[in-house]
Amino acid sequence: MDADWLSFDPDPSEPTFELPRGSVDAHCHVFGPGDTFPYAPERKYTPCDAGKEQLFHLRDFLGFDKNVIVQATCHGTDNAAMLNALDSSNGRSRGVATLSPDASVAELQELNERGVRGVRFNYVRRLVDPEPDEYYYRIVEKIAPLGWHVVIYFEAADLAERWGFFTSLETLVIVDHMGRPDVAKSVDGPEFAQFLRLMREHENFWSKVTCPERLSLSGPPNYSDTVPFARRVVDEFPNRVLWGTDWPHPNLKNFMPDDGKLVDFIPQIATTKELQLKLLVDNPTRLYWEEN
Ligand code: 0GY
Repeated sequence: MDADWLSFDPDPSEPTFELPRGSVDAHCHVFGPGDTFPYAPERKYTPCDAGKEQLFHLRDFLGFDKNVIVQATCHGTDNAAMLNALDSSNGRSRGVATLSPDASVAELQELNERGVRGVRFNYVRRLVDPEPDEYYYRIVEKIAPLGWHVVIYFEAADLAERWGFFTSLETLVIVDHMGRPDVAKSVDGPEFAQFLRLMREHENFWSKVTCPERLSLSGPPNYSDTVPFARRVVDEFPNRVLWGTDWPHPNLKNFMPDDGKLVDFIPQIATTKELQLKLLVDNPTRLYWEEN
């Protein structure tokens, strides 16, 4: 792994917030293990191994019923590690894949049968080199007939440039980590207003209200500077939000969060039982486990 890589916390605390029955961790990853599922040659980071057994153990320890495993960029378009985890989950995991536009219909059908329900387009330059829009349109054409959604990951500063492409998509579109707002700026300022406008004007857009540990400048355990942003999104779009741990927390440089404390953070952003049920159970179950 990279010399400055921080490994996940092997011994998180038990959450004091009791997750509602049927809760879904809707954003997590598996890494390798590299000797079974080699990392992609074009990767921009080499992580510690973090396999399915460890992920499933954490799921059970924290009190989640199910999870959604998002293909990490260190595995490129080789979805084997993620698919192997889905195969071992007894139907309790769904997947979001990374695809090449050359993927065949038969391959996509197989992914669908194994539990994949979406494709991820990553625009964060430290993780991947973004492709021209045409590349992504070719993928969308192939996945739309399966009823899959598109997950997009981008930095807030890049939203204006990508607006036309994003809003041209007719599938459901799920934005990772609220479009990575700069939380040093005001929640009422123009940058976050643009993201809220995206959600308001386009009912096919959902948001993950994830990654306080990634966005926060004030840091753990309260991540207080991220709370107004996530709370705003949950309050305004309660039927279009998802939450996840982001385990094993790729590319954090200063500290590794305690996953139990991340779960304890949830009631700060979903402040009523009703909002918690939507965020943790109803929305992800509808999206990933109901046949479309
Ligand atoms: C995340 C964040 C990151 C990495 C990846 O696929 C990935 O490599 O998603 C990141 O470094 O910001 O969403 O978990």
